[in-house]
Amino acid sequence: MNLSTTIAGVKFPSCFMNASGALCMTREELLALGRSRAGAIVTKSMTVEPRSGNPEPRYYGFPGGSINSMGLPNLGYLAYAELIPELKQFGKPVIASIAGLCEDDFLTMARVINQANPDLIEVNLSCPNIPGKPQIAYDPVDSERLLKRVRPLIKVPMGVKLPPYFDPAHHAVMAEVIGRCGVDYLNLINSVGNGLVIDPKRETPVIKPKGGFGGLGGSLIKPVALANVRAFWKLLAGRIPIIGTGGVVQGIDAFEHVLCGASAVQVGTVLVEEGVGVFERMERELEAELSSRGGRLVEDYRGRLKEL
Ligand code: RRO
Repeated sequence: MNLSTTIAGVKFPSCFMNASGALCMTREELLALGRSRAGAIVTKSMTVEPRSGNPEPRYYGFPGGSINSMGLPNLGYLAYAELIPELKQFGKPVIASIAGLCEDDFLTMARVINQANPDLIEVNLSCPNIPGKPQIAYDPVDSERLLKRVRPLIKVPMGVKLPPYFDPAHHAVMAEVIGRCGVDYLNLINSVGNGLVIDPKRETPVIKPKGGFGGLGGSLIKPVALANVRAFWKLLAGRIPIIGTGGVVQGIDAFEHVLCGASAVQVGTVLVEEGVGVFERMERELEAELSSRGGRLVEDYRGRLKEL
């Protein structure tokens, strides 16, 4: 069966790929993604300067999902710019994720990363874990200004990674911003920011940064992710392709994202837990799901949720 997909004119051999942040910071991790069945190689969100990130423990997995406050550990954009040509040799798309600590950082990175020619560039407006820095995409005015400044510097397709929104009015405002800024695809959603998981036995949070507050991922966020995929798919009338991220643990979860409007899905928490073998499992599971329904392509089901 063919699980390939196309996003903003770029062909992906499989609709499954890593979520930015999951096993994609070092050269070795990125090469392992290249060798795996992942349909793309997505980099860790990069900053201008290399960063070691927040103090540990900063990631915790539990049965329903995960919480993280990594704090943008990464090699710095110049290192990723150098790695991109090597990553492209795997013959699948390379998505470079950029996350500035201020607006000008996005422009600095966009210029240089664009020169390195990844297949797509993803502008991360939704990191929840930098102490004192709010998620940019929760401010539509800041988001629009930033996107309009960065857009002309990016010649490859430009995506935007958004945080979850919890009110239809916020979906509507951001969909209008996205529609005005030349965005080629959306990635929905980043982790659900500033949750708190505690260990009652020790009477402590499970992670150290920010008093234990961190971004939630995994199964428990799937309904939030699906709602955001669906809301933006409908508001943008299917004109802007969507990568669905959040709660993709089994093939059926990917199928649900597709029904809501996703063209591809990303795997975060369960990739960290299972390693790169997860892609083969997910492919098998989604193939079984599609063939049991008589469809052959992701395309056959995209956006086709039957509302009651
Ligand atoms: O590095 C992180 O703490 C992080 C980032 Br940049 C992000 O976009 N989402 C997330 O859950 N963690």
